[in-house]
Amino acid sequence: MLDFLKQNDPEIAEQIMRELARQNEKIELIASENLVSPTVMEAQGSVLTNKYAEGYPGNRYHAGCEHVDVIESIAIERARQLFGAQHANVQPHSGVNANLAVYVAMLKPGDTILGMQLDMGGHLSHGSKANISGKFYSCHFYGVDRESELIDYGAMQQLARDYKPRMIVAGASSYSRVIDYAPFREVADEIGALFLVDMAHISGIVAAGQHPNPVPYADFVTTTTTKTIRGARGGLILCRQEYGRKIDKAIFPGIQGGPQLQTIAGKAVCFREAMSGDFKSYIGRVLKNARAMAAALEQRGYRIVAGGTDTHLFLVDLRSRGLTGASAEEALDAVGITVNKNMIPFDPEKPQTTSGIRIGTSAMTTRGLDEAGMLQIAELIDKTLSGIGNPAVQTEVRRQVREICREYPIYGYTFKQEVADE
Ligand code: DSN
Repeated sequence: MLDFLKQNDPEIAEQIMRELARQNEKIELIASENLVSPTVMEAQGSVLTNKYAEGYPGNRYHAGCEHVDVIESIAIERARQLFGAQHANVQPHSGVNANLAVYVAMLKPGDTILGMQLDMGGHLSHGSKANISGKFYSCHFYGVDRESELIDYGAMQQLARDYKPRMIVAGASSYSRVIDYAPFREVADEIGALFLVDMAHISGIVAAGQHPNPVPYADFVTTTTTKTIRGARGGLILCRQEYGRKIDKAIFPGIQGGPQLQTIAGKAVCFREAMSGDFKSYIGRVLKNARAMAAALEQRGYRIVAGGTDTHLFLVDLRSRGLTGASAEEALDAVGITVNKNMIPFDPEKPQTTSGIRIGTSAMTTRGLDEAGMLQIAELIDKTLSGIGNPAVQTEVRRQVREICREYPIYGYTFKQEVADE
């Protein structure tokens, strides 16, 4: 493994091997992460990285595109088939670029967007002031109901009537329940708005038919290709045929230059994998595992935001335990359990501190853990958070984390193979 790098750039080789060991030795619960297949990695590490191909299949600004044209056409066709979409653009370098391209294609600077509030589960690229979307457009936000912590669809519709946005955005980074797209479509039609769904977190669940597909409801659907869908790091835009040309022009030459063909090949592989029966079973296990871990933590006295999960992720409210998201993230990282601190709805803490952590089961399910494994992890999380400041507890949990990781190695990697045990 990494023979050329080890020979020619040992500094980088060493850090890649260390990162492999880190991934292998830690319990990965960051909800946006997953482990791609070796097939996806092989496509991404291929000679396609050498090729310029500005434009689209059959209409390029560089010569020699006969093979990459076939690859990009396959990726487009698979994406369309997987999600039942009329048009697909597989070139976005990321999910944020995919969203930006939709805005650039359809809006003028200063136009109004209605998106989900960041601290209630939305995403930076849905209008946050810190993101280009919030700087170029006039953004308003809907959120969740204080009691149920579910999207307040009635309030969202009222905001849409009040502000008359040109575009309504649905989709979230930390919302654990099924999103009902019908009320968005209904109000978008009523006020003449466009409707964008960013399904980045749940696109694998949608592909597996285990979350409603937004494609029939939305004018545009965007996603990253890395999360539950378990593919190459990048973005994807799906839309109705009538918007296809505008979207393509917004990506190139609008906001991007040459497409990354190696990544597009990785996306094509991932779309094929996501069509398989194995992938459907995988997603079924991801969802079961998320429910099992949320329930196990609830039994141990943790409050789960929105009362549980229908997806791969859930939020844990740590206030009753006297902890912040930041302190829990740090304590868990120290024992080898990786999560991220996360705002919970109506969070009294700052974004750097937060009252919650977000937990996702995609990566550990890829490693092969089942519901029993999730109960074990929930117990380790509880032990760690109940034993902050107790080195004996830390040592014992770290030992158990390693034991689990060694039982379920990534990419068949065995310990002590390349990196010495600490
Ligand atoms: N929002 C980041 C996350 O969910 O981790 C990535 O888009």
